[in-house]
Amino acid sequence: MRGTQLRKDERLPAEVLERIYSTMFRIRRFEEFTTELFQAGLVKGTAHSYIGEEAIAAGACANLRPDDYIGSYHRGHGHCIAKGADVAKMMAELMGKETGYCGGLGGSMHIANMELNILGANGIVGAAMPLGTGAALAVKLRGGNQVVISFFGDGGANQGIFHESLNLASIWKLPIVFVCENNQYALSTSYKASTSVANIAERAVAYGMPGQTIDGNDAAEVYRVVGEAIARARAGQGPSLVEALTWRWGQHSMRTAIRDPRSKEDMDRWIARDPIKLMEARVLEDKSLSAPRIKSIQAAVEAELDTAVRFGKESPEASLAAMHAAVYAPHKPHTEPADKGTRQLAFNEALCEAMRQEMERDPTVFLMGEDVGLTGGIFGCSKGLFDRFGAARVRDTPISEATFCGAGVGAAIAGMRPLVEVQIFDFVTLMMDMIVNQAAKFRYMLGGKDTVPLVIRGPQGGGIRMAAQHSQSLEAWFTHVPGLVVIAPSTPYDAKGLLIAAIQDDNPVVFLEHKMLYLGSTGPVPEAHYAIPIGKADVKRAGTDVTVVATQMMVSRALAAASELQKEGISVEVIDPRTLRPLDEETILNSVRKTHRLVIAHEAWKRGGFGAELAAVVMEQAFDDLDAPVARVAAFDVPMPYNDALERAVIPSQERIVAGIRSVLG
Ligand SMILES: Cc1ncc(C[n+]2csc(CCOP(=O)(O)OP(=O)(O)O)c2C)c(N)n1
Ligand SMILES: [Mg+2]
Repeated sequence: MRGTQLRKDERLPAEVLERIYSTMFRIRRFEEFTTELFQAGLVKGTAHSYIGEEAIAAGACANLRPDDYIGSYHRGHGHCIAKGADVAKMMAELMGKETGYCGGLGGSMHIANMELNILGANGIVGAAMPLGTGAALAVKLRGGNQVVISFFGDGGANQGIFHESLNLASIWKLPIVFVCENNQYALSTSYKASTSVANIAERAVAYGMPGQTIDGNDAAEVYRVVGEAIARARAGQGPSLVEALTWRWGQHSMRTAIRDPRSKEDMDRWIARDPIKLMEARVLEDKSLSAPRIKSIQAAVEAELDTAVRFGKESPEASLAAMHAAVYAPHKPHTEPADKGTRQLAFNEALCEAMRQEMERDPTVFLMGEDVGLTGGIFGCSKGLFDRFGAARVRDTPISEATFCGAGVGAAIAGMRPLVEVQIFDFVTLMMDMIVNQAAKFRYMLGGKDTVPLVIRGPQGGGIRMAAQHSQSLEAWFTHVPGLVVIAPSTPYDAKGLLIAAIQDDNPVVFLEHKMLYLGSTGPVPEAHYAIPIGKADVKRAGTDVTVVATQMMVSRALAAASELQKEGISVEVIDPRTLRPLDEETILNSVRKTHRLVIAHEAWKRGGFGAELAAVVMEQAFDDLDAPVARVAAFDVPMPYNDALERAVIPSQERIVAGIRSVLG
């Protein structure tokens, strides 16, 4: 079965054919130079040659405007060149130089450039599809008419995110064209052996969009068919899938040296269909280009590449200072309000108010997630936002965590400030690639120029008998990753001010809300818009004998423990770091230098937990100030049990915090 057939057009103008030919030739020579440089040890790591597939990038991108977007994959040089990238900056990047597109931090597999709206090559198979979907969503939200091409291989078409992205793009009618470069192998795996349909384009039917399989070695056909899909997308008619059949001439990558499973007959047959030779024959035959014109195009490309290689070789190496500076965009300076006022709000109401005020202030802020719309979220965090801002900015998503999170990353890169709600934080496992490999690394891999202003928020923690898959506290996974900000508030006041700061921050923020706080916690919250600085702890209670650093639900328990011990004359200082990464080490160390004793209380597991990191920081920097070993009060090392009494036993109680404090008093 086929999707709607796309229309075929007439002969192409000579000017278009010349542009396509010159791009194809530039890509071919770029890859030949790159192979030589790799063999000479100047291009490191690996690089994936696009030789044999040039017609697809050149033909498809010849339809694009400079302000359109492309997303690419590991075999990405051709796409960048076809989108107008400067081959000198590409060569410098491949050589790891400071002058490269990504300052030498990205390399061949991660070249991206937001000045050209190149969302990046990507080292994770399939990952560019959700990112491209997100960029298309950004275009749609802004009411623009740019389009996105998302390139991927036949291997990428078997990723779950392929299916989720096509579905999401289709239901939201996004301006994106999915171009599958079917070179018939994913490393050593034949697509015939790994794909459930004869043609990948047939899958379009399942997602209600046109799909067509074309000859990917015929640049004119690629130009026409992708052009038609682009016109559809630009006219607001939604996405298409184009499958371009092709063949890579070389090994999987320049580093790969495996037995090639492809037959000699197939190899010979496809190499005989060299896309550049096919194009030359066509333009000479129909007299679109003369032989001397072809020669002069080739000479110009040759000179351009000679200059590019020289530029790369002569450029300085990437520097350590630039590398360190690339990880985080600077946080904005904020000042907390002097007075919290008297109005009482619940924790979820405070979060909702933060989102409402930011959405009112900044039209680029929008919320998406499961059931966040009309229902206002299963914990009521987005109550009223749908009525106030409408379905475009308060978007119910399908149950496609990886892809709506990835679309959040793509939309953030493309200039929006998305809020992505994780319905229950345990489901973040399905989003991990998008958070850890994409959001956290994008700015860095681009050399520290660009920003990913994204908030991923939702409830974690136990206490309501939801058992092992709906109750975890997972902050340590995220505090481990450079590039992420991790925030975990414990009061409605902190929740509002920190969520506003998170939305305004230019880094991806993992914003952890405890579901017991939604249900139980009310407190004073100013009506006015305010933001709490990221990376600033709060001393919730001053004391002199013991420091307790507590997070989320443990803060109120630590405060209750402190009140209990006060009766015995023991003075406990309770600090809530509020931001777990970056951590306000100074406030914690100053407290330990005063009390000489530290207890850490969190609901997450002890083993490999955030407390282990904090204990190490204190040991490294204030060992001589400690009068007792650091004590950790944490969940038992078991998945959360369903049984009521067992769950209560697993999560640290006030009594266990009291016992922890007594243990360091000796
Ligand atoms: C998620 C993921 N799995 C595996 C790999 C390792 N890997 C890199 S490229 C590749 C084959 C991809 O094939 P395809 O998508 O058809 O692209 P092609 O290399 O053929 O252009 C594999 C298995 C990876 N980078 N990412
Ligand atoms: Mg392939």
